Amino acid sequence: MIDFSLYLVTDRTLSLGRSTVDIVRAAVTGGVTCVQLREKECSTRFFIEEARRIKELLREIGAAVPLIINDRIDVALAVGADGVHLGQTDMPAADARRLVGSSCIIGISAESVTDAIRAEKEGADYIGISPVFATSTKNDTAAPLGLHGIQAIRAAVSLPLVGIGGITAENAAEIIRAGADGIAVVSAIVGSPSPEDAAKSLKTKINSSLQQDRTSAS
Ligand code: TZP
Ligand code: MG
Repeated sequence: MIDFSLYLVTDRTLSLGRSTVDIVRAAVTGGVTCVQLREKECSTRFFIEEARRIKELLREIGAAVPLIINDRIDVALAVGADGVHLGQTDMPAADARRLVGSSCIIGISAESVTDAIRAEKEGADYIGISPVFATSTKNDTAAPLGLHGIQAIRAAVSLPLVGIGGITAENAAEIIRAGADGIAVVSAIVGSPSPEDAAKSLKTKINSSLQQDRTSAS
């Protein structure tokens, strides 16, 4: 089973001049369990090279952390990434599945309950609830779904759910309490002076919230 509890989404524009490899190394050391390489403005060549660098880093560290490629199925296939993450205007999950095969992770961003149900039917492996809160990191998001949106999607599908958008150490626990299996962040880790410490403090919040969930379920 894949651990989606602390999911890092990269962004070179927020990294304060540090390389994506350095950010990912620090974040994984701090406890990130899943990495999505998100490149919005670069050549295909650069995207592939960057993906290979991250893949090699994760191999070197020996971390069982999957590498997921944002948007680009061709890049994911070229580098043998663990998965792809697709939005509502990207390739539908069912078409993506035919291209990538059964062992590749497919994540779909859902902006509504309807999107989540469709993603599950089409064979996605997890759902990104997007966005949970308002964020300035992405400027073309749908309206924030809030904690009620997480609860509604939790009630409608059984896939793993990862909340994204405006998540910090202050609100991470409520995302889990609302029914998500994990949180995905960009700025809270990439924009932090210490991505390692930022990941650690998010991880502490998530783990204690997951622990409480398990205790109250037993
Ligand atoms: N998809 C939905 S919101 C978002 C993405 C990539 C950006 C989230 O960034 P942050 O800084 O964690 O709010
Ligand atoms: Mg996309």
